[in-house]
Amino acid sequence: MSLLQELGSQRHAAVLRHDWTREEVRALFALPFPELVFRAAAVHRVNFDPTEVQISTLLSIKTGGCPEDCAYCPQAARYKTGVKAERLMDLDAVLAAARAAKAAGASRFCMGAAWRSPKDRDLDAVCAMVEGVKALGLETCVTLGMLTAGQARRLKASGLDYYNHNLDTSPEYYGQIITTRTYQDRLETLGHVRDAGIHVCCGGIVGMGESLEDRIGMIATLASLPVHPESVPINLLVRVEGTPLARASRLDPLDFVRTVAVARICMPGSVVRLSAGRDDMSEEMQALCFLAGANSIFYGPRLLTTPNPDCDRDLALLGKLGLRPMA
Ligand code: SAM
Ligand code: DTB
Ligand code: SF4
Repeated sequence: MSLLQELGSQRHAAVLRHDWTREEVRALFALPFPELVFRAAAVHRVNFDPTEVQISTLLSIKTGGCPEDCAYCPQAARYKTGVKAERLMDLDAVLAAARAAKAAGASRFCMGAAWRSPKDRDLDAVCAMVEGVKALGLETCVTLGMLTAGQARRLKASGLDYYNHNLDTSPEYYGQIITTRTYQDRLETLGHVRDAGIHVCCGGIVGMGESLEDRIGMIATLASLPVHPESVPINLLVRVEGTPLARASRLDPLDFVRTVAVARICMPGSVVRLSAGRDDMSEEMQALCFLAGANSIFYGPRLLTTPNPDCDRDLALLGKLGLRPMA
């Protein structure tokens, strides 16, 4: 079937497939850039209003001092990055930040903790935060590391909408990036989250020195999950001084856009997030990502510990592009 014939079949663009082979994903990456972006844009508009962008604000509720060795992460205790370890935030301070995020225009509030996995006592405190944020009329998301099945059920009972847990990269490259937990550990946590009835937010990071084949492997793995993650963050590595990846070579911006486009085509019903790394991206690059099917962003001047564009700058960009917040 020719590209145009395929595009003519709108039904095809809406079909959710869970059997993407690496060969098929490789073929998408190999398409001429305009063809790939055109195809991703077509898939996007069959499944979503392409003028809408979902807006989430992040807050680090427990910063630094993490025992894991993720080579990209400024919060790992073992790297000298200047991030100070802090205790879990108070409920009131978290709710104040959530109120401010809502007033600034976010529809979802995402709370991140630098843990390998939460202790049950910590989970009680996080559940209270989820309840409180939800009561403000915001969607809730947390990312706390590995979970047991019981912990996932407790979070669901507190009203949690999304759990973020990334695969980060391909199964083959993973061992170069993290040694303190396995790919299988991650898949198990994702299974517990799914079984508990929480929406899954799962994606990865590019620009970590991985090969094209690793980006292919990462998308093929995400798209072969039994249910596609409802939210797929595509992060561009934020290179932080002191981490092993501080000197990673910059990914060609067009290869980042290609990754977004392939994620959009392989997971047509998922919200694809133009995630970390926007602070260093040109407006033109971000516009290309939206054209290629990205339809959510982190909003607010800070990700967890690193900078993100200021709200004014983002509102101006969305305005220039004629994009509106998703209800
Ligand atoms: N500690 C928990 C965990 O790792 O599961 C939750 C917080 S962790 C910071 C959440 C995600 O942020 C990581 O899985 C990784 O994908 C992303 N991340 C961390 N540092 C990053 C960086 N420097 N650049 C891009 N993404 C990063
Ligand atoms: C995700 O995929 N990216 C966000 C969120 N999920 C938790 C985190 C990005 C962190 C970037 C580095 C930092 O600010 O510490
Ligand atoms: Fe810890 Fe999460 Fe950072 Fe890994 S990504 S070092 S688990 S905070």
